[in-house]
Amino acid sequence: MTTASGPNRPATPDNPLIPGFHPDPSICRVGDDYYIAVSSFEYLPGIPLFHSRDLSDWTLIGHVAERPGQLDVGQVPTMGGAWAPTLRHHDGRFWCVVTDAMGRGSLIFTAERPEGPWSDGTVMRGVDGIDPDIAWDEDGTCYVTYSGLLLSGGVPTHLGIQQVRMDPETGQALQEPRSLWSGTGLMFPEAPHLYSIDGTWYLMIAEGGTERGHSVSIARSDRPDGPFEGCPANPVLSARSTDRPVQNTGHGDLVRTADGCWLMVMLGMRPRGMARAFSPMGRETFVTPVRWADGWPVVEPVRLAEPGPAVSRHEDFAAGVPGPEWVAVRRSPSEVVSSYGRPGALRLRADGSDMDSLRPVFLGVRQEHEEASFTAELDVSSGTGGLSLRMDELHHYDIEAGPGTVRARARVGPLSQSWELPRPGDASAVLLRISTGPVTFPSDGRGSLEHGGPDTVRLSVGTGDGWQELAALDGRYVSAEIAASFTGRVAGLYAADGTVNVRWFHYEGHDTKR
Ligand code: 6LW
Repeated sequence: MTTASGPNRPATPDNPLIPGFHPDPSICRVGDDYYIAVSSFEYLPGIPLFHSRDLSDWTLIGHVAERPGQLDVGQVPTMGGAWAPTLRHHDGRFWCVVTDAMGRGSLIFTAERPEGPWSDGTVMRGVDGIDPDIAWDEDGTCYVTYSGLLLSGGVPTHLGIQQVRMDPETGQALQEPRSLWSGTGLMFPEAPHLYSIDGTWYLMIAEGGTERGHSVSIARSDRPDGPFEGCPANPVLSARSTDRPVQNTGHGDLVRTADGCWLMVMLGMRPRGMARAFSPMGRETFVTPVRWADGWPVVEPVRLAEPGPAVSRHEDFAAGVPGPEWVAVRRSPSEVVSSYGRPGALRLRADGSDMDSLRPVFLGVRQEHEEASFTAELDVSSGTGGLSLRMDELHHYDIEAGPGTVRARARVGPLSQSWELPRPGDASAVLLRISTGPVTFPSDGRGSLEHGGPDTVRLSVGTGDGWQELAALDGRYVSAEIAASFTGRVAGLYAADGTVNVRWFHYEGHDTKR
């Protein structure tokens, strides 16, 4: 039983809590240890899991879905895949319920340890919707509460917030779904979470849609299955129509800290550009303090911390396998990395796909900072490959090198353009770089639409004593709002022909003052 009391206004960790595309966070606490799981969509490994003991420093400790078959994302359309996990600890086990959208459906995973191994995933029968939550009452009855958005069939239908009693060991619903309180009437009631706090049951949901109207609303009851009474102050959190630097705040989850305070984690975006219209990193994880008054949560607006120090990460693949932060598209990294060439090199072997493909030979990491650069040294003596800054197969900027040429390429929806140069020098190794930086306005002060983007993406090749820029592109076309992907930028290495050995990859990033 948790209590809604506790000292008010705890020290709040800095935001973004987990930068880069890490949407739909769910948090749970076991003693002094905190864990967060987030959505991963078409990327594998799927459903990243983070751990912290101080709520400020978070470490990626693994993923729920690391084995073939746990998720079925091999052919999912963009936006499909692992949506909105709920992470809980009950009866000595970790539980993760999630929707493998347009894949296996809604699933229950369990593990003895958060680092895994996690179970294969049990399909929940009788749960037709998304955003499942799992909760137990004091008698051990298990409730799965979810958003009744029906993805199967032609026209999407929404049945509001639904609930069933569930046998969590078999995944069998034990009754027909019942409709619960579904918010204040805003569109898309979803992301339900059920809490027993101080003898009262709370049902917290997202509504308004995950865009700028995103909100969190809450209701309470003396029973886990209602009827629920909505909070008079709903929505208890929203950034809609405000000038806050963190927008789209919603899809929240509550946690009572070890010292009795309360926090809410949620997704948010950091839009940039002249009209603050474009979010290159997509939906990230943020946190805000919560206090209680008259049995209702009072949620602080989400604040953005002052930018921290620049981050520099160098990966020479000497460990023999890419670290857990590396992801591949609709296939696991182990399928993409054919083998290791000379010690400390990563070998990518093309298979006829390229970055326009659903399943490219690509291995990437999330962009986590507002300004970032991605640099790599590749041996392209036996193939063609390079660096890609990807939103999805229809929105990506690439720079690649092959025998004798270097090419920059922009894919924006149905449009594609490329810029080609003879490759400087004739060494087998080539340096390539993609960097994102501020939009430069003309010195004569004449602005134009092209200067309204979130950043400029520069594609360059090393020349031995410097860099030669092949293209400088508007970053809006690789942002969440234009790509309409649920994800955010992922930058990494790919092979388009033959075999490419990657000697090292280097990430630099920093945030900018608002
Ligand atoms: C998630 C749902 C949503 O399941 O998008 O827009 C889905 N809202 O809550 C993927 O993030």
